[in-house]
Amino acid sequence: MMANQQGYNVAVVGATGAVGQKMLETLENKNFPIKQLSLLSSSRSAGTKLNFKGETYTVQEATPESFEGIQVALFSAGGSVSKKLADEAVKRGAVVVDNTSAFRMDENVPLVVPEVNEEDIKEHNGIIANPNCSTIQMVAALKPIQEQYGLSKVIVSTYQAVSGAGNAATEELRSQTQDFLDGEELKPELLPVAGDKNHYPIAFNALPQIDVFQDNGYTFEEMKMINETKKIMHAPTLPVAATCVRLPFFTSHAESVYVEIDKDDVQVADIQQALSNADGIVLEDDPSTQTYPTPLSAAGKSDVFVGRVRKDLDNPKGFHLWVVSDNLLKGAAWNSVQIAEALVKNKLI
Ligand code: L14
Repeated sequence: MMANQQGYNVAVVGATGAVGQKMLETLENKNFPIKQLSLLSSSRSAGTKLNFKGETYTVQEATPESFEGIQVALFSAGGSVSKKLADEAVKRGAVVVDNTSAFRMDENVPLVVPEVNEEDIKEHNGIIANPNCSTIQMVAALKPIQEQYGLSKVIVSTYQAVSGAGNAATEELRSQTQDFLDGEELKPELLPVAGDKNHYPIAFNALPQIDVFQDNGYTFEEMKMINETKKIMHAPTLPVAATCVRLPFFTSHAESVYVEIDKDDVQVADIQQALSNADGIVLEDDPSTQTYPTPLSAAGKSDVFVGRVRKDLDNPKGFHLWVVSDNLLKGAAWNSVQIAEALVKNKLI
C-alpha cells in the first residue's frame, strides 16, 4: 500500500487482468479519491509491477488479511476468487464491488448499473454485483425507453469483442490473425471457452458460443443477459431472448436490439429523444450522413452509443436499435468505479 492524499482505502483484486488494468486507468482518469491503493491478484501474477498516477506498485497475492483497513474492494479475478475472498473483505469492513458472475443473481446482492438502478446500492449487505458487460450496455439503452414508453419484449443479438474473455483471448486473436495471413495452420486453444471440450478459430470467423452451454440450449452468457436484465430493470416478467456471438475484434460489444413498447403512436424521433436525454447514452444516428457507432468508434470511451433506431415494419410498437459500448469500460471497469462513486455520494462508505 502507498499513502496518498485524502480519500478511501481501495483494493483492486485481479489488477493484472484485462478488466483490472482498465479499473486502474479508470480510477486514475475519473480521479476517484484514493488514500491507499492495494493491488491484489492470484499468486500467479503476484510480484507484477504496475503503474498508478506515476507511482510503481507491486501486486500482492490476495489473502483474507489483504483486506484489513480496505473500504472499497473492486473484484475482477474470476468467480472462484470472489467466492473465496469477497466475504473475507466484507468481514473486515470493506464494501465489495464484484465484477464476476458469482453473486449477480443472489437476492441479497444488488446488481447495479447506476443510470438504471442506482438506488439499489442502498440495499447492499457488503457486496454489490457489477453486471455482465453485454447486459450493462443494453439496459442502459433500454431504461429511458422503459421509463417513457413501457417495455413488453426484448430480443437481442450480440457482436462481442474477444477482450471480454481476457488478455489470453486477445492474444489468441492477434496471433491467429497473423497465422491466417501467413498461410499457417490455425491452432485454436482457448475460444470459444477456455474450459470447454472444443476450440474453434476466431480469426476471420464468428462463434455463436460465449461461455458454457446450459441445459436449455442457451449459453451462460445468453442466460446472464436474460436474467440480469430482468433483475436490474425490476421487470421479472419481461420477455427477454438473447443470442451471443463472438467476432474477431478486440474491443467493444455491439448489439442489435429489438424492443416492443407498451404505448401506441410512438415514433422513431420519440425514442431518439428519450435516448439522447439519458445519462451515459450518446445518440449517433443519422443515415443521411452514415452516422452510427461501431466497435472501433466506441473503444476507449465511457458512454453507451446508440444508432440505427428504426420502427419495425410490421409491429407499430416494435423498434430496432444498434447499441455499442467499450466492454471493458462501461461494461466492466467504469461501471464498477461508478458504483464506487455512488457509494461515496450516498455516504455508504
Ligand atoms: O460474465 O467471455 O462478466 O466475453 C463477461 C465477458 C464472462 C465472460 C462476465 C466473455 C464475463 C465474457
